Amino acid sequence: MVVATPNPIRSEKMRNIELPIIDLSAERPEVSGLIVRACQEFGFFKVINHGVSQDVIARMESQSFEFFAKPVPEKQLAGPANPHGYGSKNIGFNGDVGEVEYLLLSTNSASISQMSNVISPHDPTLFSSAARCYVEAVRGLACEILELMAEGLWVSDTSAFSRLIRAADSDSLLRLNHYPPLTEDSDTSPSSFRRIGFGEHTDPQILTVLRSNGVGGLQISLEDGVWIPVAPDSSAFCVNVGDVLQFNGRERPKETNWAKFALKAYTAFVKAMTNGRFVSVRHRALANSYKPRMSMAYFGAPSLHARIFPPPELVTPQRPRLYRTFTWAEYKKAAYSLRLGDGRLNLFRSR
Ligand code: GA4
Repeated sequence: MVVATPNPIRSEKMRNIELPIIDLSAERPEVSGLIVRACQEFGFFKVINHGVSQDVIARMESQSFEFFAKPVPEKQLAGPANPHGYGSKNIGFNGDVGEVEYLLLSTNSASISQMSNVISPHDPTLFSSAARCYVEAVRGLACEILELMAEGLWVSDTSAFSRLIRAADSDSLLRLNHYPPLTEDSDTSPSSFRRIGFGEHTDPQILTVLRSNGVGGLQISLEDGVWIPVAPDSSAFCVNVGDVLQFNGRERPKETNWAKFALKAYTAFVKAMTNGRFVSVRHRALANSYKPRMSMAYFGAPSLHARIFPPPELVTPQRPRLYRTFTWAEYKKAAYSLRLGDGRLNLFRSR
């Protein structure tokens, strides 16, 4: 049976939101319809019965905790994250900071092996095999979801999206984020509970598959300035639409009546590969827990030279092309030249 929360939109501010839940073991046509709806209305959803083995997840998580527990000078041997490696507090190259330390890895197998030598010099194979298995599993999951999306959008070439991240030279990333806990002497004023781990942004890639350790912190913004905490769930993956699959949430219609807003979503959103059908939603992570938060994010991206344009079914006289064709390299360059929270797809509009 497909499980979808009856009315996942809540108007109360700062109440945990239950994202649409997609049961991947359910019947295909029904699942693809629900995924499309979730991508149009929320840009975010949870998947359960995802088929990724608990052992694969546990090995990746324990290797990550082991790395972050090391003394700082040892961790720094794996840095800086330019473009891949260990980073602390600095995010990107333009002055963004947050209460987070992380490992940013290319999902390419040779690159994982190379990085593992500096991440875990005493036993690199433990880390590299955990990371390789994890990447393979989440890439498979991402491809399955992208194929369901194509089916749900009536795109005849159902591999149109998944093919991009399956490519041998895909520019996909694995990001392991460790949000250090508040300590006893932490500032406990209300503002400390808004301690920013990772500031607001949209993900530039196609699709993100995120798993966290059951400690809250993720928030999404369906409406400018309103942040909704997502309830933590270590047994599920949280999936979100990236810019390439759609567009940046800033250009949404200003609409405060959330039910009306959701109804309008089918027609009103401006969206690259889905020509505006899906929404890439702004999100952020707070580091406001007394427990350490570990999130593991797979960012499914095309290869650098891949050309981004919508499948023919998604372009009609009523829905002309919203964005010009661009390569992932061009888009990535634009994203990395801006600040974390800046919108980017507007630079690629066709008119
Ligand atoms: C957001 C999504 C991924 O974490 C990431 C981030 C990247 C980085 O941390 O180096 C970026 C950010 C992310 C978007 C805009 C640019 C690039 C920091 C930044 C200011 C790895 C990615 O691909 O884009």
